[in-house]
Amino acid sequence: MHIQAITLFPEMFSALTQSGVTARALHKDLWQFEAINPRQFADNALGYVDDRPFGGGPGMIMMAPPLQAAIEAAQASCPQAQLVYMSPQGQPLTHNMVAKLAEKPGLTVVCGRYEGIDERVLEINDIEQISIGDFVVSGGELPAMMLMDAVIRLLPGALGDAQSALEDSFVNGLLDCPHYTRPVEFRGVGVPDILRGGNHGLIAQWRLIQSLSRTLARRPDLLASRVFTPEESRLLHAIKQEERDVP
Ligand code: 9WO
Repeated sequence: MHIQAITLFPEMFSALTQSGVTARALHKDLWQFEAINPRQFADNALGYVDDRPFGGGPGMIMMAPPLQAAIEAAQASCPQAQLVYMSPQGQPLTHNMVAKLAEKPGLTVVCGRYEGIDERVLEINDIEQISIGDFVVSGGELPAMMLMDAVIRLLPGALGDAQSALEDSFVNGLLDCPHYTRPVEFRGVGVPDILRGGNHGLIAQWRLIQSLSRTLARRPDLLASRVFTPEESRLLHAIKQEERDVP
């Protein structure tokens, strides 16, 4: 997959290209990275890419001409790529959206700085806007890297087989269950006996119960839009019943 970032800070992306699963996937040639800096396309001698907002107010706005030139350079090198802009005004990112993006041949992520970009760039290029949460950070680069990381780890071959199976966790629309490793006792706190008993049927059921009750307690919105297997319905009913008995 060809991944491009349109950014005033290309060096930030070394977090993805130099560490962990994403760096290994790059070395395996599962993805290629290209940063395009709008500053290269500034048509003034000083190389500025921002200007004051029409209508007044604090801060600066990324100007349309250098940003548009950067987008066109990106599209020339990867015409089939999906174009997105990281913004708190975008659609909230979900696993489903990540999985769809992972199937595309390319992804071009526009990263804003200052107080945002000239709206006409979004309009002219019909850019999909994506949010990673209801908060503001100082630029689109970190949100872009979160999107890219989520996409890259889904590329076939990026994770080992064992890890890929674990991926089922969020794919199945529930929160993950608790995890434990050695030592058996830590600061006086033990590990649930079931996990050490070797009965894999019971272990799977314990994990499902944990996932269901956590999701019910912390993210009931996830349960509202989910279809349940008969076993899940039965367990969820029992969990709710127990809540009423032991309030
Ligand atoms: C900065 C600012 C300063 C004073 C008054 C209002 C202000 N708004 C902003 C602002 O929204 N800046 C953004 C910084 C401009 C676009 C890129 N930036 C950004 C993207 N911050 N947070 C995101 C983001 C992207 C996706 N999901 C969550 C947050």
